[in-house]
Amino acid sequence: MTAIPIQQIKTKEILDWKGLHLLNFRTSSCSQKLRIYLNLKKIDWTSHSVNLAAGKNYTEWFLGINPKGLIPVLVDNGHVEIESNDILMYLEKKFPQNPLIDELQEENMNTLLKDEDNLHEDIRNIAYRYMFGGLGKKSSKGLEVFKNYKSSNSELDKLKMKEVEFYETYGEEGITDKAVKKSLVNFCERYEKFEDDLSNQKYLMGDKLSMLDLAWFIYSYRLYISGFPFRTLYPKVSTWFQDLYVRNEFYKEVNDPLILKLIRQYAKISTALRGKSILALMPK
Ligand SMILES: N[C@@H](CCC(=O)N[C@@H](CS)C(=O)NCC(=O)O)C(=O)O
Repeated sequence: MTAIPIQQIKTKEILDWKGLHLLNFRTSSCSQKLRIYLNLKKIDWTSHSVNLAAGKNYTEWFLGINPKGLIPVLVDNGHVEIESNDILMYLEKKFPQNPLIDELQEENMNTLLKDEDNLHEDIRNIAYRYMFGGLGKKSSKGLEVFKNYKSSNSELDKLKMKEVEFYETYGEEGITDKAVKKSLVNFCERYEKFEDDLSNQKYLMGDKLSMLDLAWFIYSYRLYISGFPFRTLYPKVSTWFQDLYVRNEFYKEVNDPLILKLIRQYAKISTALRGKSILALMPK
């Protein structure tokens, strides 16, 4: 679990919040994953929007909670947890009814969620290229504040440099074809395995819906709207995805605002015209 010790929280006011609070943003994939979980489990919670598009994650207020500048963050009566998969595990222990993790599979689930988390930069590459069309670059002022912020947790300060590097590179060269190709190779490798698994079972870890389905639904959604050829290459994964997509608990969380839908149409058309669609960059 990645709990932040109370004494390291500089934005003290959140420690007085009563009940379950989630700092999140409508279009953030990790936030969507958690909101789907909360919908499925029918848990009451309070939302605090951290507008990533407006750089609100680089304010002193937010960095005083998570120095890594990332959402989601869960605040539960003074307990502060970061890392979406750790938050899922934390919530699952607190709300064991209608389990989304089989006790016998906990270790395996941890490994598979770790693997999913390791692909976060890959889904970012896809999203910034095909969903946001090169938009979403950070202001140099915002990045400076973020880079220079010193928390009382040197480990988190070190980890945040990975974020800084990603956004500095994105600002300079966007997402390169090489990065997209590498990410697609990583995704194909995982989907090949899922396609196999889904010939004998309904969901990714068996015949019951689990947290792994939630985690991969979010990635699959981003890939799907970016033109990843699920139907032709991974038909079983495609059916698995569509079955989840039509459920209201899932659909309402990923249904993007109109402006984002327009941006991604533009991004898809302009990349296709330049011969750089997902189909064109798929591994041969
Ligand atoms: N491993 C982290 C990744 C969190 C993450 O990267 N969050 C994104 C949103 S999905 C974020 O806050 N990005 C900051 C930004 O876009 O500036 C988790 O699973 O919680």
